[in-house]
Amino acid sequence: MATRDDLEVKILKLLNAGGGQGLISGGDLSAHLGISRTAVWKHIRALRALGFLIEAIPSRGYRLKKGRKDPFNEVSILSAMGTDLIGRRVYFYDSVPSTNTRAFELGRTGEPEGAVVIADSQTMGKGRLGRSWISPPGVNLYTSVILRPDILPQNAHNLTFLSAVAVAEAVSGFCRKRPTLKWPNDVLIAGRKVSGILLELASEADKVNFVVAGIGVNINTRPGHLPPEIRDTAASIMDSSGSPVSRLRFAVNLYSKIEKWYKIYLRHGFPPVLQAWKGFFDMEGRTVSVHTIGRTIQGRCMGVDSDGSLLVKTASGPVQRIISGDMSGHR
Ligand code: BT5
Repeated sequence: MATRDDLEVKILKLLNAGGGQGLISGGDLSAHLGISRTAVWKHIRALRALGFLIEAIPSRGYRLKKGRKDPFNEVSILSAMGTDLIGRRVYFYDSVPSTNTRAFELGRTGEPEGAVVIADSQTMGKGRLGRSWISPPGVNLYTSVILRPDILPQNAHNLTFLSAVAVAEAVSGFCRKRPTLKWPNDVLIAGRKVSGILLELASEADKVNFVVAGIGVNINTRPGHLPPEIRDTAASIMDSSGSPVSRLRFAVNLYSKIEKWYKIYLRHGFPPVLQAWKGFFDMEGRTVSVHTIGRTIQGRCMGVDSDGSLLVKTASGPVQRIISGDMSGHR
């Protein structure tokens, strides 16, 4: 039996498709859905409460009007989603400590791959190495995707690159400036961080059980939303697009890019993903400093290796392969 939300998603899809003048009659809706016209009316009321502007025109039917802002919730996301794997289940929260933590719990209890967790805000958004991700409400995207690829644990890092390519492509579609990638996981616009990616892994010795790809994207943040310590290093898509961007449109676009790249990865492996990643990487040839646990390596960036390791040629000669760390670059 269809759940209440299923029906609301279906009603929205029918309203979006619309008939002549975007109108669909109560009778047509009830026939399509196999529910009474009174039930249709109840769902229309519930959808209005979720922020959808639905006009009822006496004896003609219902019409969905475009508001100033697209509603951003489970129903709007499910009804706009054009993917068949990523986002086939959506867990939407007004506030969670961390979407990664929530997705990890779901992964552990057997949630199939493709499920996504989204939150309007996070109270304990996580960065790498115990750092935090600033997650104010109402403006950005905080999401975690559960994936179950049949790969070895040492290759799970590939999915950080995959996520970064998907985010960079999605950001490109909404900005005037082309984004760049900083190894391994930052998406930048004009040198400022717009998005960060945190990959978390549940694995056995020779098998990945599941991966949680956590993605935070600053969409409509103004500098005032951010604490002073990151105001000079962070940016949002709106800074570059000049006007507010629909979180709904951005999220749906991002999931379709993740799905596209995940399917490519499953079929062709890491090389095409890395190739696309390199197209957004602009630090090759530059002098860089890379902080890894316990030491800092300085030198000329020689690009990345076939497994995604960073290659840095130090002044004393040898090229170092760096598997993980934080890089900063100079011209
Ligand atoms: C990251 O870590 O960039 C990974 C961030 C992943 C966040 C997502 S949100 C959804 C999911 N759920 C989670 O709990 N996490 C993931 P790292 O490379 O360690 O960078 C963290 C650093 O970025 C911080 O120490 C700040 O300097 C900076 N930062 C924090 N919040 C930021 C923001 N909103 N915009 C730009 N920079 C930020």
